[in-house]
This record gives sequence, structure tokens and C-alpha cells, in this order.
Amino acid sequence: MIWNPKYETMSENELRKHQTENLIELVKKLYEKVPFYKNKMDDLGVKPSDIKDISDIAKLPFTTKNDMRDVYPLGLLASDLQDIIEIHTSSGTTGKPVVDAYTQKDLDIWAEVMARTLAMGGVTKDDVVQNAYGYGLFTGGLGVHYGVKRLGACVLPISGGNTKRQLQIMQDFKSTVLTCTPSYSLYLAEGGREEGVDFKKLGLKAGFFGAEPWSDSMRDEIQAKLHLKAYDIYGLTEIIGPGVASECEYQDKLHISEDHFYPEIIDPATGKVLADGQKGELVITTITKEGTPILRYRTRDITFLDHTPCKCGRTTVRMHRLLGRTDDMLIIRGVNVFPSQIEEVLLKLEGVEPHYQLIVERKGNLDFLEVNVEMNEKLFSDEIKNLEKFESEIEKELYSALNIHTKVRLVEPKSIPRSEGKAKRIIDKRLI
Ligand code: DLL
Repeated sequence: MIWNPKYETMSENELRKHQTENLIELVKKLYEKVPFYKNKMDDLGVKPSDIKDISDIAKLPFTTKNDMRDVYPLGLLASDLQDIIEIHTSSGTTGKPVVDAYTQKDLDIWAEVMARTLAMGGVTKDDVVQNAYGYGLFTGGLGVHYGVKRLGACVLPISGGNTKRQLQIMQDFKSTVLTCTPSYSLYLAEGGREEGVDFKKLGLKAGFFGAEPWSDSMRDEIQAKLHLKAYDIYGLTEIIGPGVASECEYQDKLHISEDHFYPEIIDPATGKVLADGQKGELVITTITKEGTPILRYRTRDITFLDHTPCKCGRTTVRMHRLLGRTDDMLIIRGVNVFPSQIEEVLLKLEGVEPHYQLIVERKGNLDFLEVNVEMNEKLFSDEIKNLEKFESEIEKELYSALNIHTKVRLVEPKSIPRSEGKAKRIIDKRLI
């Protein structure tokens, strides 16, 4: 079902008009109210009156994560503090967190775009949504929560963690929809298997997974193990949280709610705007937000855009599922490697589990990549010499996909730490 046909099926002209009007208003407001943006625009010699059409967006300054940290906590506030009714931040494991401050209108937009997301995966008022994203300052829990309420379905606000309880609640309340990180969904599948839960009988029909990278092979694995249709959902704290983009029933790229979030793809090295189909860094402008609107935010996420029509009837532009991050890209002996490429190779193999960790080390002047991947129980009971043979087979597979030599280690089942939220896949010892 299309939740909001007026905005999700707009004609190109209508959309452009809507985006242009909103951008003009936004730039005026930011120039008047946010010194950070006034200074940036003055530096570039751009005045609000230079913005007459959405295409003029290319004249405006970018905003980076470092900019946001520099003005922490509320330097980007564009509304009166008394109109702010909720604040979220990123987890901020490296440096100061980034902040999103919401007015009532911002929370309404958030509920709206999350209701669209859930409706894209067929959620209706009849559904029971088990929301296992973390509640708190992280945007996952409450973002999904507001969307479920707007849609009129029932939310189980269980938050992340406590696998046994998750499985019990899932059975007792007959959850039909699961929302959590993709890695946690597999952890639940694993827990369920141990507890003798038959997911085939459970009645989960859809899952909305995001907040961390995952691949199509991981989707296959999740769909098979949990017996549901797995949708990719994308978002980030700086923009609003989850609800920026999500897959429809065709699971073919993520529809961006571009009446609120205007996307561009740029070459990360030059800042030049790229055409449809060209891979680059996703840049987003929040054209309708009030609390902490943001101009041309450099997400560091790598994808490409597709304006061709989708079979579902929505006219919104689609982005490919994330191909990596500019800062997650490992450069091993001069070769660019994204963890997602390694995941694709691993998950196609029989005998390994979708739990892995990449360890990068520098010995002398050379970088070494070690890939630790868990075996399944069956493989674990195999003879050592067979395991060694399999390790070198995987190394060969990785070499043909990536063109770099790796050291693969098959590790015991369940030896790689599980996460209730975002999984930690990379340990880069070169930075320490
Ligand atoms: O992770 C918001 C979110 C919550 C999205 C729940 C989806 C579901 P942050 O903690 O600010 O916000 O992290 C944002 O996570 O820039 C991406 O690098 C990554 N990310 C988010 N969704 C996906 C996804 C939330 N579907 C950062 N695939 C983003 C891959 C994702 N990476």
C-alpha cells in the first residue's frame, strides 16, 4: 500500500516545485538564524536570493560530520529552544556525537516517513511490530515506534537485547513484524534454533533491517532463517533517523522520501555532482525540517541514484543499498576493499555462518588483512586437515573477488561477539 500517494507518486514538475519552494524558505531561514551557515555562505559568496530553483542547491556549502562536532551541542539550531521537544544523538564512539533536535513538526515528519517505510513492506493496522531497535538517544527505537503508531499498528517496544525474552514475547503476542539490525536478527534466529522455536510456524511476515551494512546474501540468509521478507531501511541521526529511504515490496533499491530529504551524489574527492547510476558519496539536504535542518550533508555513505520508474508506482528516486562508506573503505596494499564485498564472498560458501570480523594489521610497511569467520557446527566437527584446505579455498575466492591476499581463519561457532545493535566487523589495528 502507498501510504501517502500525494507525495509518493508526485509528478516530476510538482516535486520540483515543492522542493524549490522549500529550499528557498530554508536557505533564507538558515542565513538569518544560524551563524554557522551565514558564515559558510558568505565565504562562498552566495546570498539567499541566489537560490531560485532546486538546481541552485549546487551553489550551497556542504556540511560535514566535523562541522557538526565543532558546533556541538546545539550550534545548528534554527528554531527557538522552547520549540524543541525531543533530542537524539548518534552513539559517538569516536569523538563528540552528532545531534538532532526535533520540533513537533519534525516529529510529525519522522512519524510520516516511518509510516511510509512500514507501509512499503505491507504493514497495516492489523500487524504487531516487535521493535528490537534500541530505545534511547539512538534514533532506531523511537523512530520506528512513531511510525508504527502513525500507521495504527500495534508496537511492542521491547528494545534491543535479551534474546530469550524476545523469543518469548514474539510467541506470546504473535508478532508479525520484526525491526532490528540485520546482525541482531540473525542472533535471534540462532537463539530461536537453540530454544527449539520453529520460525515457520511463528507468523512473522516482514522485517525492517538497517543501521549497519548488510548484503543481498545476508538478506537471503535472514529470509530463509526467520521466514519473513527482509526490507532494507536507511537513515541517519543527522538527517532524522530511520525513514530517509526504504525498500518497497520489489526490494529493488530504496525509495527516498525526497519531498523531505533532497539527495545528491558527489565525487568524494572533488565534490562534483554525479549523474544517475554513478557511484559516489550521498549528500542530503533536509528541505522541510525546523529544529536542526542541514544543508548538503556529506553522509560518507556510498551509493548511486536511479530515477527510472519503479514497478510499485511510486515516483520517488531510489538509491542502491549502501555499497560502503568512504571511511569504512579499507585500503590494503593500495587496493580499495569494502567489507560488503568480503561478506558477499563469505556468505555464498557452504559451511560458514554470517558472523565474521576483519582484522587489519601493519607489519613493517605492509598491510595484512585477516578474515575470521565462524564455521557452522557441521563443519566444526570436520577434520583439521579439511578445515585447512577450506581456509585456503576461501582465500582463493577472496583473491579472485578482491585481488588481494588475505589470511582466513575458520573460528569456532559462536566465538565472534554478537551485538544487540550495530555489529563491529572491522578491527583496524593500524590506527592504534
Ligand atoms: O543508524 C538510523 C537507523 C536506525 C537507520 C534504524 C535504520 C534503522 P546512525 O546511528 O546515525 O543512525 O547511523 C547512521 O548507519 O550513515 C550508515 O552508514 C549506516 N546505516 C544506516 N542504515 C543503513 C543501511 C541510524 N540500511 C549510519 N545499510 C549511516 C547500511 C546503514 N548502512
